Amino acid sequence: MTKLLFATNNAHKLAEVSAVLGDGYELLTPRDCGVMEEIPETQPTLEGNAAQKARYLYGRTGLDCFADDTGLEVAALDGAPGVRSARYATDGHDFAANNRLLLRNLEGAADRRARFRTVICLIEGGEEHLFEGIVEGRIIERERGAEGFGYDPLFIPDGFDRTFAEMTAEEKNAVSHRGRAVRRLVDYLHGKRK
Ligand code: ITT
Repeated sequence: MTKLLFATNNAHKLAEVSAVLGDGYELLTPRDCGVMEEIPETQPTLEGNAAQKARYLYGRTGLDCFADDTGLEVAALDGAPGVRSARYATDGHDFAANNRLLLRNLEGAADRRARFRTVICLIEGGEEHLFEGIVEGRIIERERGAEGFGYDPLFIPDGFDRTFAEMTAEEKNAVSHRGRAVRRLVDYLHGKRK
């Protein structure tokens, strides 16, 4: 089994990524490696934040590792909340407050198109590799569903009539931003082993 260190403290993300990686990989968290402090995430782009988190963890452990950063980009809001998705309404990760603010800012909007974008930065042998995953969809007018996390109860991916929060973890992973980015990471890792 290959061990991979994932720079996240978000248990939902960990479960999603571990399901896509499958049985051949064991995911380690920063805490498993003695990194207990908050990993800095202060860059103005998803790419910058993913790299910042991965570099920080690599610096602290010297182990190959990866980080993801994800944003919800809403067309009618010029791409907001984007890189500020976790701290849209408050400084903390308050999912309910973020969702309320998003609905308020989209009140009466006819154009409700949005997309999730994930960027993964892998550091392997000191070299950096970026992988991206995008899913297009729309924001509905009230929350539906109890699965997933974050903005999932408000987001319906194109081609579906259910929100991510009304899907099983497998259904979400099959089409989601993170699922797509992780499959690109896996393709890269497998390609290297051939
Ligand atoms: P780590 O930095 O510890 O990995 P985080 O929660 O801060 O966890 P991100 O910065 O990548 O993760 O994500 C920013 C926010 O975007 C997150 O707090 C959620 O509100 C939202 N988000 C990310 N992925 C999501 C998903 O798959 N579904 C719904 N919302 C998501």
